[in-house]
Amino acid sequence: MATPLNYLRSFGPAADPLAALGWGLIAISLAVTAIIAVLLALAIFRHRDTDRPGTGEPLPVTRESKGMAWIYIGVGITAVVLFASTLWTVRTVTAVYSPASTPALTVDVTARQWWWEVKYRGDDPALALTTANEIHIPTGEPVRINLASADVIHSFWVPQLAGKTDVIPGKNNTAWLQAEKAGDYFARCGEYCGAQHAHMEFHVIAQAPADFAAWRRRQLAAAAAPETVELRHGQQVFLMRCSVCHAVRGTLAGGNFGPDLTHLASRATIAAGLLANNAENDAAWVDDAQALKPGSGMPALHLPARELADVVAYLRSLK
Ligand code: HEC
Ligand SMILES: [Cu+2]
Repeated sequence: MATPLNYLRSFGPAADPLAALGWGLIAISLAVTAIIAVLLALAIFRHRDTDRPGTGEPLPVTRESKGMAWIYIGVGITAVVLFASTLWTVRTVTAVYSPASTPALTVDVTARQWWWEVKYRGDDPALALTTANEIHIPTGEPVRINLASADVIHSFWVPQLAGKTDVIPGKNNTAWLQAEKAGDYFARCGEYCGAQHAHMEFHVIAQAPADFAAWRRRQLAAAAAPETVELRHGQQVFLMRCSVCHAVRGTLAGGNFGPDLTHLASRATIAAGLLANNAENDAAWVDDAQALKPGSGMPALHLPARELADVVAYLRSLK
């Protein structure tokens, strides 16, 4: 179960100071609101004689000059509180700017309208792999994220692991993540980027280092070869209709306009969190992606029934 978008609960050193700051600023705001409310109530209900004693005539409204002192005091207190909050914010931002130790792992993330391409480089090209919308990381160590945009401004946001980092075309921003606890951390684009901005989610899956290594080993393997007539037909359809945009490592499909599908079936969702990854949703998506995510880079393909069934069976075999 993925965690909700809640930056007030943090699970690592890049996020802990931000959560503390969040709680602190909420506490200050509540205290200020409460104090003002009490003072206002006192002022409203303070007893004041409205009649000139004995005469029954109304008292004239007067302004005491010593009342000015309260304005100076109020402005003074506000200035001190705001200045302290600013200082705390700046210190927090500086504290989370870079990790305590140099990250051993770097992941290149490219934001696109409207999904996330995720590349693991490795020292050796044979260790490089590409996936989408799921970033697996080992727990207990910082991971550097190199951010690039293929089109417009996006923002990389994993609320429980780090603050937001804007992803700006032509500029290489970096972020870092560190999860102390294994888990599925829900994340999304944090900057309005067009019609399907709401469907630009991703997941950071933090795993114990051994589990992460096992995941990486499975992802490095080429795609499973089709073993039945249906799967072979499905692969043919894929090479004809899909390979211009999608790659499946180990086949001739090498397109890079859409997500790498080599291990599609290992992912929990498709289309950046839009749908759960299962046979029914995969078929609906391949049949008419435009009906499900209008404007997306994936065209409506309306394949004949046999081709659709076999290509979906092929996708399901890409474990
Ligand atoms: C013109 C390029 C193009 C073609 C052709 C194309 N796709 Fe796509 N596909 C995309 C893009 C772009 C996305 C990402 C859409 C998004 O999430 O907004 C995508 C997403 C997908 C996804 C979801 C992947 C994920 O990890 O979220 C699947 C599955 C998929 N396509 C299957 C297919 C199949 C099967 C075919 C052929 C029958 C096909 N596509 C043809 C561009 C294309
Ligand atoms: Cu975006």
